[in-house]
Amino acid sequence: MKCRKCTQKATINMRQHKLALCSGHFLEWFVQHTQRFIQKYHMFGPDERILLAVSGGKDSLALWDVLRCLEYQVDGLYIDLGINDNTSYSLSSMQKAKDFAQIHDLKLIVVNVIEEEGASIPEAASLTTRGRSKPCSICGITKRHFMNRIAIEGGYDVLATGHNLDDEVAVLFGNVINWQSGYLLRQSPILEHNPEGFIRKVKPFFRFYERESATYTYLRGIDYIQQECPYAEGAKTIYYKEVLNQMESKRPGLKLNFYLSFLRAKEEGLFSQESGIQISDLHPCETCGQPTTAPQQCTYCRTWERARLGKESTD
Ligand code: Q46
Ligand code: ZN
Ligand code: ZN
Repeated sequence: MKCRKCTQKATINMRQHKLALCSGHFLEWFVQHTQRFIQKYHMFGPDERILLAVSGGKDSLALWDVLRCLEYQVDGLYIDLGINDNTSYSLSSMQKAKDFAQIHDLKLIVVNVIEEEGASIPEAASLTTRGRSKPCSICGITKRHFMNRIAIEGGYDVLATGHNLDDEVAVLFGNVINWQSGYLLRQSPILEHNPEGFIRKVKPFFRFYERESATYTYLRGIDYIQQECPYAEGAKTIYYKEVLNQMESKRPGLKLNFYLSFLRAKEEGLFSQESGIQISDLHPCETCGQPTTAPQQCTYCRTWERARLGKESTD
C-alpha cells in the first residue's frame, strides 16, 4: 500500500480515516492533528502554562514530545506511587520519565507518595481494605489529588493527560453499561477550571487511536515503559478494550463514532445537568483545602487517615 501523499510505502493504514501514510507524512499528520484538536476544543493557548501528567508510558511521553515540538510551555509531573513489590514498576517508569526530561531539557516535578503520606499505594491499600481489593481505588484518588494540587500550587493554567481514544471509549462503554449518569455528564476531553479550585483538565490525544499514538512513539524512537502496572491485570477496562477492538475490526471507525456521537448527544442535552456536581456543593476540605462535596474532609484525606490509623495499629 502506498502513502496517500507521496509514492513511498505506507507505514500505517488508518482504516477509520481511509488514510494510509508513510512514516514522514504520518508524523506530520499526527502533530498537525494534535494542534488542530487543541484549538478546536479550546484546550489551551501558547501563553498558557501546562502541567502534563507523565507516567513513563507511551502516550504521556508522546504527548510531551508533541507539545514540546509545537513549542508549548509544558512541564511534566511524575507521581511515584511506590509500586515496586515483585516488580520495579514505579522505579522503571520514573526512570523513563526522567530520561526523557533530561534528553530534551524539560522540567519534571516528582512527587513521592511514600514521602508525602508515609506508605506506598499497595501498602495503603492493604491497610485500608485488608487486602480485599486492588489498590486502584486509592491510587486513582491519590493521583487525582496530587495532579490538581500541584497544578494549582504551581500556578499552571491547565493539566493535560495522555489519554487516547481507546482509553476514553473503554471508560464510556463501562459508564453506559452501568448507566452512570453522573460520570457520563463529567466524561469529557476538556473539563473547565472551576473557581472552587479544580484546574482545567484536557486530553489532547482523545481522538487518536492507541495504535496511532503507539506508531508515533515508535517512529520517534521514544523510550517508554512497556511493562503494565502489575495491578492492571484483569481490569474491566482492558476487557472492554478487547471487546471494542473486535467490533472495530468489523466496523472501522466504530470507536471514534461512538465517542463523537456521545459528545454530540451531551451537547444536545441528553444528560441532565442536575445529575452532576453543582459548584454550590463544593467547599474546601478542612484538612488539605482541595475542593470536595464531602461534609468535612475530602475522600483523599479520609482514605489516607484510615491508612495511617491502620499502620499505627499494626506498628
Ligand atoms: S490505578 Fe491500578 Fe493503574 Fe494505579 S494501581 Fe496500577 S493499575 S497504576 S492506571
Ligand atoms: Zn508519504
Ligand atoms: Zn483533603
